[in-house]
Amino acid sequence: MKQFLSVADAGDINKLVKLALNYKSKPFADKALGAGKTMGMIFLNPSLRTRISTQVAARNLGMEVIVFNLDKEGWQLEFEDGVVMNGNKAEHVREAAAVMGQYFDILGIRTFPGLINKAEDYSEHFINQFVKHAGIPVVSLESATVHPLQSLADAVTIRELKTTKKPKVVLTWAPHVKALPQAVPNSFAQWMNAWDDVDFTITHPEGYELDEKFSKPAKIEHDQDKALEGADFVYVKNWSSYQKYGQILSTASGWMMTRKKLQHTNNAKVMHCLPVRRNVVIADEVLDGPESVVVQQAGNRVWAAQAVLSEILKQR
Ligand code: AN0
Ligand code: CP
Repeated sequence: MKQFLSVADAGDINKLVKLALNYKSKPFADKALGAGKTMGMIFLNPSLRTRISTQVAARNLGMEVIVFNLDKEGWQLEFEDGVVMNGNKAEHVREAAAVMGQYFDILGIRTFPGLINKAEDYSEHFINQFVKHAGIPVVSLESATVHPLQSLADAVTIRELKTTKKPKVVLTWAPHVKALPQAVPNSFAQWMNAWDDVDFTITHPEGYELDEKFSKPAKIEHDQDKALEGADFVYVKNWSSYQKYGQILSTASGWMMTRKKLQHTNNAKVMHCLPVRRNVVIADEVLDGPESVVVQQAGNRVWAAQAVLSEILKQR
């Protein structure tokens, strides 16, 4: 593996899932693999799970890790080429990325979309500028349109908990008070569509259609109750509109995940990438009940990251 920016870099999903589960049972099996190597993790946005689980994963492989909150501690970066830098931005990504490429062996980056300019966000301009100029493998810690480390952990969680050969997995939109990226649902859809082991449906109110580049060929069902029928896994997540880009079209509180809604599922396990707003996205009764696997899912972020980092280290 040369980089990890989306499912396209994952290779055989089942193989990667298996590797992650191997690390879960033997965290230090490859303690020597990363000896003498350093991972840099750059954050342009907040993070709890990604920040910590990826550090733990890198350390399990014997790597050193340096975390840099670029948005708060670095110079403000210019990402456009050919501009006269006489404004607020003191440093160009061309130098910043190239310099960090000298310090690290692997570079992780988190950068959220602006949710204003769809074309810019969906071109993945920011992370691609780092890829272009860093000259070392780049790992997405969630970019403008995808969150592949999350999706791999999601697949690991489904693999661990499934009781049938091909479980029914439903991604459902849920309300939220803020405009959130489409990265998590895009990425989850992309991984589930690429994975033969699941039967995948997406449900959301009209107007919340995801970019077909990610959602096709999943089944789309606008009736949430119908979509949930017989589900083995229910993945709850809010996102803002892709069509009316970045907008909140409705707060549709009727879409919040409750125990009542889960009645028609096949005893479904409830997933969410976290952070989750209680009683807005998912009701307390679900998050505190036996159907919720969100904490186990977040725990699996370590093993997903460790599988990815080990594949990159083996390549170098
Ligand atoms: C972010 C999102 O929805 O993309 C990060 C999730 C991992 N969530 C929030 O900003 C609440
Ligand atoms: N799920 C996830 O990526 O969480 P953080 O934003 O806290 O890293």
